[in-house]
Amino acid sequence: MKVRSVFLSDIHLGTRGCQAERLLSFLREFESEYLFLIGDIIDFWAMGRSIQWSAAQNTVVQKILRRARHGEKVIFIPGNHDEVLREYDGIRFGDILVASEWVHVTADGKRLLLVHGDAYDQVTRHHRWVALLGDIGYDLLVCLNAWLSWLRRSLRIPGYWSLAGYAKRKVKSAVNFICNFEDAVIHAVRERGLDGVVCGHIHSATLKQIDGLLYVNCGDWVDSCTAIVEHLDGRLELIEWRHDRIVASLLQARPTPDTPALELLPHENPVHF
Ligand SMILES: [Mn+2]
Repeated sequence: MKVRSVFLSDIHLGTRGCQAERLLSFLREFESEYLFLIGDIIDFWAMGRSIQWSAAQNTVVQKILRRARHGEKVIFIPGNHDEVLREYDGIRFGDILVASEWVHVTADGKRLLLVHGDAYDQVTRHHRWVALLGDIGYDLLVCLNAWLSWLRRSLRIPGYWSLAGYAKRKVKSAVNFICNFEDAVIHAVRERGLDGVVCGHIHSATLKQIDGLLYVNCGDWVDSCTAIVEHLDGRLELIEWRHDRIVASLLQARPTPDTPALELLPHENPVHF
């Protein structure tokens, strides 16, 4: 399908959670004039600990480079996980332009701010160590929980600590977190007199109006496998790239009756953005 623009964020190449196979089938489906990579494309934070780089992830990089070479305008807007690239604001690497942010004008004249969004996340902005800790903290939390319950038993502390209750409190604070993030981003867009924003970072795909401005979030390719496309007339659409659509596009690509069933990758939720 031919579209005007494709917006992707939070691919997290270099991690085990990255759903590169799914992304490849998505990229096969959508041809575009512009390809915007809106941050956390390569996860340098995770790669500092251990690199999980698959053949499919290599192919993703090759396909993107190929698209750029063939005249597609590819713009890379770094996020917090690939912040090392922020030093190269305005520099072209071959056919790919790196920019810390970008204003894109849609076919129907909407002026959209393209930015990863971590600058509007109070946690990563003011407490970077919390975010870094959060990234490795999940495994630790699981260990700690087991250790704590052992300790409680050993010390014969009565009552029990409810994991469900804890999870519920977490969900509530997550909802608040997303609302605060959206408000902060929209505030910035209004100050600059633009019509809307396309961002990423919080791994929560959305396309909606907030107080007359467009708030669009690309989601991610670790868990939800979502992207935003701009159609030729400027209309934006949120695409959820589901498993059945992959099979359909695989069948199209290789019309043999015995196409093997696609193996689903295990679902891995990122611990933090
Ligand atoms: Mn991020």
